Amino acid sequence: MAEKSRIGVTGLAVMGANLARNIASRGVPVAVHNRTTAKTTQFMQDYGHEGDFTGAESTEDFVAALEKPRRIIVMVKAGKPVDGVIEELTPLLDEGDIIIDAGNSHFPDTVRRTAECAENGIRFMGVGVSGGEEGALLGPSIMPGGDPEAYAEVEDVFTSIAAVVDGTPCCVHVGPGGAGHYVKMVHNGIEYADIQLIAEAYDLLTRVAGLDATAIGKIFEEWNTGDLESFLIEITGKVLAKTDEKTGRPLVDVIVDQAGQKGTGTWTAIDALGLGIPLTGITEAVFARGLSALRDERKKASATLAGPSPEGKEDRTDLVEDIRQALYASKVVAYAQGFAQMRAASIENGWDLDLGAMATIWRGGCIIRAQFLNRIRDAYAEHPDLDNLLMVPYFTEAVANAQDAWRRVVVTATEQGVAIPAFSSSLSYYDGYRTERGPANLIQGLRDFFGAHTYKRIDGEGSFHTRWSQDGTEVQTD
Ligand code: NBP
Repeated sequence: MAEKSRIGVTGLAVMGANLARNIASRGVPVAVHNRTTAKTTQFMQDYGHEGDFTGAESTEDFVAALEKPRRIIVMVKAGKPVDGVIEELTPLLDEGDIIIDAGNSHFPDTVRRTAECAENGIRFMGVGVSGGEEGALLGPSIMPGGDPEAYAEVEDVFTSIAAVVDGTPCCVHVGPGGAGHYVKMVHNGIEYADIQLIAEAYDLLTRVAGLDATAIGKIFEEWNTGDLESFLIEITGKVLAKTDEKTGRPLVDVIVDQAGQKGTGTWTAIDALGLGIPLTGITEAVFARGLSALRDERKKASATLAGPSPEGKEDRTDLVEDIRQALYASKVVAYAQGFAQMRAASIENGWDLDLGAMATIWRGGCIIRAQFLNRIRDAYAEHPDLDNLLMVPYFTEAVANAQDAWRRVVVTATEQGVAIPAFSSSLSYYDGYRTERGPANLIQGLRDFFGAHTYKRIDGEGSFHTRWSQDGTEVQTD
């Protein structure tokens, strides 16, 4: 009888196939399976020679091919398919076996599945994997959540396939239950904000500075040698430099300006609303994709609604540098918000997230990998209970130094009628966060007037209500 496989992967689309190949490349025997058998056959034909693979046609054969406790990575489409696979596997598994959902599942589903699997004695892990198909093959960032003892059974495999930065694997146990998928969700949310900020910079460089895609590509290439150095800035340079084979024009100029989305940004924004955490960067990025999708409406509105149109003649000398600084400052705000959200969720769910470790595992393998994350890791190393990254001297100074440029960019864009929702909302958040006394006193006054919602006073304890429509006197309510 052939030796049993150490781990199994079911779901052999791009991510699952590449993850299985990555694991096998470390000398680990892997059983592979896919709902549509032809894909398993194809996988074995294409990659079977690369490592110690066992191709299984049926779920029964797949389970039988695994050593115990069975470790099964599920890499199928997020949502109902994951439940379907768990349902199919459960009767075939024994107590203590481990199901690892490594897709982009929504964390409440992971919490539910963990409890459902536990009823059958099965250990369930929700694991975030980032890096796309190339990352899955060559080294992703891995965010494992779930039972720590179950994690110990796969830790060696996960850390061996993850990206490595400065000798440290981009994989660490995140926390129990849905913590891994939660952190992956916020990672994707931050990715939305990063991409939106890049798109706004590109828009300003195109329509206000009047530069073409090739010139802007070179600017991004240059930016990638400084503070902004990151995978997304690097690939922006490459995308802008690409010529369309059909027309000979820059490829970006022939791509329709409608952004797609798969929902993780929306999940992040909804979760932040529930937690009461201001998450303007990510949420505006989700809204901006929504607005981009209204292409027909925008076409009509562009012929109807009044407003300035940029002429692309702005003096470029200082503008390009101003945009770079505005991009950096807005990015700091987006990350500060995302990390504040993870902190709030950690407290709410009792996850005890190590935020410095999250920054550490995002330094390589994932889409938001960047130099900048070293600074965040250092910030949490020094101040583990930090309320907000903006309060760490490095970021306080970075934003203080960039803010004049940031304000000029927001003014210029506003005067010229260019939408910059992420740049401007990040600046508003910054100004709001540094305001000791804001205007919410009036909000409380209004709420008390129409709904008797009460208010607190600056000169004493307790809650108060004014009898607005009666004699105007104030009463203490508690
Ligand atoms: P897809 O998300 O496109 O899913 C395709 C796989 O799901 C195929 O193996 C398919 O089997 C299987 N599947 C479906 Br669809 N319905 C099923 C069902 N009811 N029962 C069993 N299997 C079913 O694959 P992917 O792009 O490789 O992504 C896999 C996971 O990784 C997703 O959760 C995704 O969000 C996540 N992820 C993707 C990326 C990326 O860059 N693509 C990055 C990070 C994470 P079939 O062959 O029989 O149809």
